[in-house]
Formats: sequence, C-alpha cells, structure tokens
Amino acid sequence: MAHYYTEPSRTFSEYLLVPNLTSKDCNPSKVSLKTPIVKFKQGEEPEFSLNIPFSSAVMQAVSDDRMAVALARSGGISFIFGSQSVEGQAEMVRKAKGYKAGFVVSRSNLTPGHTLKDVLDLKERTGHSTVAITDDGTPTGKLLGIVTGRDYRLSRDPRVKPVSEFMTPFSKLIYGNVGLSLSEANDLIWDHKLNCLPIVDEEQKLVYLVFRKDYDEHKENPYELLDANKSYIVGAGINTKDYEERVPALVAAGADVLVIDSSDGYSEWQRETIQYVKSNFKVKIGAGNIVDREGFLYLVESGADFIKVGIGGGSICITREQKGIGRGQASSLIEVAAARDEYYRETGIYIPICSDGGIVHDYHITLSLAMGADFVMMGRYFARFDESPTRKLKIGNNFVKEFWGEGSNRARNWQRYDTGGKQGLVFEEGVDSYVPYAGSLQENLDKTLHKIKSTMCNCGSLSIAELQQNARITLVSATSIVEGGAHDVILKENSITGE
Ligand code: RVP
Repeated sequence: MAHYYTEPSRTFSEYLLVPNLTSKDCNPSKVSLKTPIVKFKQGEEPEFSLNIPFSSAVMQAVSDDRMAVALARSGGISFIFGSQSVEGQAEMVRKAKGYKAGFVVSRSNLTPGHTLKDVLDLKERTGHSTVAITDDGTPTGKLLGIVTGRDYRLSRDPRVKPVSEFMTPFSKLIYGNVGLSLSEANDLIWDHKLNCLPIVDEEQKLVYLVFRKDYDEHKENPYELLDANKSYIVGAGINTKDYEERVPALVAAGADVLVIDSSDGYSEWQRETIQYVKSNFKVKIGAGNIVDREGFLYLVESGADFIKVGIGGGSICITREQKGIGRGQASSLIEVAAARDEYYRETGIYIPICSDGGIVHDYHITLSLAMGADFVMMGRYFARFDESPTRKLKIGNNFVKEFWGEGSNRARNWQRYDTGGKQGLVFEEGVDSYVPYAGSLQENLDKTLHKIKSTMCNCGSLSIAELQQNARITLVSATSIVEGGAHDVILKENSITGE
C-alpha cells in the first residue's frame, strides 16, 4: 500500500516567527549572516562560506558572468547556468573569475589611424569617454595612447583628424604594471589626479584600466566573496549527462563550486555524477533537488558537499501541475533540516542545505533560515534586477524583465528534467514570463538584508546558527493571513502592498 503522510505539505506563507526577547545589544548592525556552503567536520571551518545566505538560480534568465560578479561582490554566489554549450559556460566562468574588483578590461578601443569621428561614434555607442589606443584596436593590444574628452575641441577640430595627432601618447602617460594592487593603483590615481590608470604588462600590452570611481565602489563592498587570489568565488551548474566533458572545462576555467541542477535529484544518475567529480577533482559539488530525509541521506552518502531542497515551488515551475510530484517548500525544508541535524549528531559532519525556489516575500528568506536552511537559492528575486541577463521591456506603463523557466520551451534544458529514455524536452515543466523590473541588485539587496537582520533581532539572534536554535515558528490560519496585510481600510494610491 502506498505511504500516506499524515500532515499536508506546507509553504512558507503558512508560518510566522514569534519574537523572542531582544536584548539591548542585539541590533541589526551586529548581525552576522555568514554561513557555510560546503560540508565540514565539527570543530573545523568550512572551506567556503558565504557572507550573505544568497545564491542565484542555475537559470538562463538569471545567472551569467555579470550576475556572478555582482552577487559575489555583495557576498553571495551565482551558479552560472549550464543549459548552454560547455565552451559558452566555461567562458562565462572564466570572465567572472578573471574580473578583478576595480580592474576592468577596456571596453572602448581604437588605433592611432582612426579619426575623431570614430572616437565620437564609439562614445555615442558605449557611453565611455575614455578610449584606449592600441596597435590593433583590441583591449589587449600594445598600448600607444589614451583619448579622453580633454584631448579634443569639438568646436575647432575637424572630424577627420587622426587619433595619433590628439591622443596622449604612451610616453606621456602615467601607467601601472601588472601585479599592482588596487590600493597602489589608487595611490597613483590620486597622486597624479587621474581619472583612469592603464595597467600594462612587460611588453607594453594593455591588460586593465582602473577608474577612480571603481575604487570607491569597491571600498563600499565589505562583504565581497573572494578567493585567495582576490578573484570572486564563482559557482556553476552541471547535469548528469555530459559531466565528463563539462566538469573538466569548468574546473579549468576556475569554477569553485558546482551544483548538479535537476528537478528531481534522488537518482542513481546523481550518485554517479558526484562520484565521478569526487574521484577526479577537488572542486566542491552540491546535489539535489530532494524534498525528504531519504533523498538527503542518499545524496550525502554519495559524497555531496551540500544539498539543495525543493521540487515544484519555483515561481515559473509547473512540475507539480504537469507531473503531480513535489512537496510544499516549508515541509520539505523542515524534514531535511531535521535529517541534517541528526546526521551531524551521529557523524560530526555538518552538511549545509540550500532552500531552492518559492521565495516570494523577503520574510520567507528569514523563515527558511530559521527552519534550518544555511542559504537560499532564488530565481525570480534576481531576475528583476539590472544585472540579470534578460531584456528590460516596457509593457503598458511598467518596466518588466523577461524570466523563463529551465523547463520551458524557451530554455529547452531537457537534461534537467530527464529521467532516462528519449533525449529531449517532451513536455514543458516551466513557463515563459515577465517579472516587474526592480532596479539594481545592490539597492534591493541592501533593503532585503536589513529586513532579515531586523527580524533576526526580533527573534533575539545575532547569527543564523542562533536563529536556527532560538526561533519559535507558528502555523497561521487562513483568516490570520488576511489579518497580516492591510485590511479594513481604503488604501490610498501608491500605498505599499508588498515587497
Ligand atoms: P524562484 O526563486 O521561485 O523563481 O525559483 C527558482 C527555482 O525554480 C530554480 O532555482 C529552480 O530550482 C526552479 N526552476 C527553474 N526552472 C524551472 C522550471 O522551468 N520548471 N524551475
């Protein structure tokens, strides 16, 4: 006979946190959100931790190299999407790893033979007023000079004037050599009143530009997540089909943490993939998604470094409707967290868990941490920002960003949903949609983090571990959910009704 669960499966919106005593020294500025992302032994430190408990989803519409840089800069991690060619994904990882905070690869380049008109056209196209002049017009050619807006007079200079006649030539440039630290570069910028400092190698080839404003920006990111070489920590998604080609390429490109991206991870395919990675590479690997104790233990015993929880809760996901599998995100998380704690008590090995999908309100993040998640993975949340890889469109009077599921026809990520047999997407498990455009990642993240920290203080907790220990969580009735929003008043236009 089939097994019947006695409790219905529940979502985050069915729960609330009940405040604990808040002591006078418990305030948001003192809260630490540092959290482990890979397994570790009792008494030891995990090899990788996040400074904020956020990861961005393994999705075409969410996690590319730009998102990876933006999120690592704020203390979280992106898992660059795997539903693309091995070369394409490895290139994104390489770009994100190669990005040195404050050091940028020059985006506007010309040769001395170009003209003032070419400079103006390029400025119009890119918006950059600093143009590097190299022998071959590439960002890594031999640096021959720099052109800025101060080098020409639009009222006097003919548009056909060659760049060689008005650029600041290399012999008059202040430049730095490869290996210079950002603060040394900044000293040169200040000492010589520069806006931009080129960095060249021993053959005078251009490597980076350092801009004054980027240094200031860098200083504002105390949480940034860096490896020992001061590159950002970068994650990447893999599947259980082409791992023998994909994993070596991702590791060679510098990926720090991999995750097997699958809608149902309780499978022998995942065990084989984990074992292949563990026996050939040092790179860390997470697995999932699972929704119960059995799935958790199976993947842990297969060697996974962290476990991802959740089936069917994603905003664009229709797996539950299409296949009738899944479980409410809160119920899944509560059961898996209990299994994780039991495993820790028995073995002394702590396995971080990631709650993936179904975060709608900021407080859902705090709830999931309180229920035992070490970090969350979000798609919709990040898709709304400037940094996501999709188009921003105006629909009616509102700006939106495109957002589609990995199981939609648009992404055609059949490997994520494959259970053996026919290779290809036979039916859709995700939709193609829009999400409201919300501006920059940093701005939104700051607000969300503040909310989380302030709720943690209501719960008398200064760290995620304390929250998990101290939290008191109550189920809410359908009528008390109504009570939680604005009710029995006539709302004025532009009132805040949600996030
Ligand atoms: P959300 O944050 O609610 O947008 O959920 C994102 C999650 O949804 C992803 O991390 C993934 O687990 C899941 N997903 C992605 N594509 C699809 C689909 O097409 N069904 N589901």
